[in-house]
Amino acid sequence: MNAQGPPPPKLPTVKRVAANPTAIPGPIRRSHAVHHNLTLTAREVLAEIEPGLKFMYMTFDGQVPGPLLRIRVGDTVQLTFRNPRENLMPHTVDFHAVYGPGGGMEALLANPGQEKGLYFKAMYPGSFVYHCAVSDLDYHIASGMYGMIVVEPEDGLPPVTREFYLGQNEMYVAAAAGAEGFRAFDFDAMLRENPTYVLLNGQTKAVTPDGFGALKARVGETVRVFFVNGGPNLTSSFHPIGNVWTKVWTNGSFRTAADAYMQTVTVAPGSTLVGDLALPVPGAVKLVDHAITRVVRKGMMGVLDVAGPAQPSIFKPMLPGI
Ligand SMILES: [Cu+2]
Repeated sequence: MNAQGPPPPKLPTVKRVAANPTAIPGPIRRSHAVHHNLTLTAREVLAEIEPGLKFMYMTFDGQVPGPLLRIRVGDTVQLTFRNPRENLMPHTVDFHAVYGPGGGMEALLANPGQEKGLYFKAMYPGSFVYHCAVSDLDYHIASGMYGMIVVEPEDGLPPVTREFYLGQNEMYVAAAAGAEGFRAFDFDAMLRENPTYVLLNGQTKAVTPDGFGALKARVGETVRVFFVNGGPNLTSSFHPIGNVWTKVWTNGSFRTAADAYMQTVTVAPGSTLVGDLALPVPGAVKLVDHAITRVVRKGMMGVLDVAGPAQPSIFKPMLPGI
């Protein structure tokens, strides 16, 4: 292992690639279909996975996961995909919400400096992953190139107080623990499906008080989590510590009845979960992959900070014997 690693590619350096979990479109309340003009831009950037360790991310719109797109079943979309000249790689998009070859992958394949377009109609409801789909797609997805498109059913989703958006992916980095400087992608580690990191929103501690801030809510509220597992290879066992999925649409399917009071829900790579949490007591709810070594040793954790008065009739620490 080199002390410094290889020289970094010539790309812009940014501090944050972790998506802001609250910067998402609101629920759809209309009862008719509309047309959307949407744009996604491939952004290759350098950023720190953890302090001191720089990595070449590939993203949609500079964030991991890429922007949450939100439409309604029956809506039509004119999607523009841009691959700016400053990038080094070809990119494209495969939308799991789309009927058609490659989910748009062939139509949208763009070299640096190119712009491509796709028209599609949302024929079925659900919450779906989209991801880069060039021939090296595992490399691109593991570098951050995935996101979520929500196709709301005709009658919408049940209302909640707040909504959050999170994405899990593995990262394969040619680095020893504590390494500093730029580090390259580790294809051997990806072949073994043995990632260096398993992360929420692409950077260590991103969705915690030590990173870009915890998710915030208050006692008595109901929150909804839109969760996408980009993979590219590992299944997530998504679990809220100290809580339970009151209602959860597994695999992001809105046509099947939501499950109730589920503790841990498996989310395959290339799939999603939409889950609601009730918040009857204050304190931190940690959102983890219950394949727990990924939490303890590979970084996979987010925090939902629930503020409000103690609720001792539901939960209180007690001294022994009292
Ligand atoms: Cu790509």
